[in-house]
Amino acid sequence: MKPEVLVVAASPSASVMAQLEQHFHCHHLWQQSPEQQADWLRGVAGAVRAVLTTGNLGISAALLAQLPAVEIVAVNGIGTDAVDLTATRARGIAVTNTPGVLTDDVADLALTMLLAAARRLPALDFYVRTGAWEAGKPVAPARALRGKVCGIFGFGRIGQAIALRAQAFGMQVRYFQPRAIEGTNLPRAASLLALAEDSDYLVLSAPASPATRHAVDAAVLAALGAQGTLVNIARGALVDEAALIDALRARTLGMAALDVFADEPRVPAALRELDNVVLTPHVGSLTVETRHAMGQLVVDNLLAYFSGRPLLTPVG
Ligand code: 8YV
Repeated sequence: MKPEVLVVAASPSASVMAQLEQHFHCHHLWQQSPEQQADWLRGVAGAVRAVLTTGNLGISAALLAQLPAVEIVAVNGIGTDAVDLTATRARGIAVTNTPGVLTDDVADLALTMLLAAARRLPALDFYVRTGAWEAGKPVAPARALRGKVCGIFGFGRIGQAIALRAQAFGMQVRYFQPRAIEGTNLPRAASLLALAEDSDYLVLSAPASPATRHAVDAAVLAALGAQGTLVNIARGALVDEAALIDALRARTLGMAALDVFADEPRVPAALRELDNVVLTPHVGSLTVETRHAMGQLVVDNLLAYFSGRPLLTPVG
């Protein structure tokens, strides 16, 4: 009998979806309409031994409580902040994620957003599309990147990959995270506030946790300042979004480039109306290659688990 898997969200990789069907008895929650989900789930929950979910969706404590036979939660993403790890540990449920395979793409998006904000790409695109160029309207010059300070909050794999890219653009890089990183000669700031004070661009690549929730508050935004830009490719929870909107409105913060938000997919209208923001819909790892590699790692973790082999990427 194939192990029963609750698939919370599909992978865009056809090969990954085919392998899931081949090896497991899949129950696709994502195929159910929101109105149907509760009834449908009651019918399958008892037999579910594995859950496949995403980094941003995770699994709620309520859903976990509905699955008495679940043994493993495989996260198709790196972030495990949306998984109730206290509950999984208490029940002896294994958890896996997909570190490593998405590092380059997420770092690429961070620099894409930083550059888009620095060179005001959305405004320039709008300028050409709306005929403002032909109409002879003026375009103000942007600010060069070379020599500017890129502060990185969270200096794990992704933070370090962002640092390499920022250095390639001639930026000076420094970072902050509680634990110093060995093997880097980049300066570590004394605090997030000190990092923001020194930075022209503050890039967030830290995991969401109770310790980092709203770490970027009104004081950090004020320290980044009117010429500063916030780039968030990590988690919306790191930022006090109301304080961010206030700072952007008052222009006490120059710009924000945001791929992640506090309550996805809902983006506050106040943020959408501002012209000093660049917005993308949580797409850091959304490339064909990376989503395939992530999905393959999920499948490989599930296969390892159900054949009694060690997990490839367990979450400690
Ligand atoms: C995706 C992410 O949103 O890796 C993460 O933690 O947030 C993203 O890569 C998602 O997990 C894709 O399945």
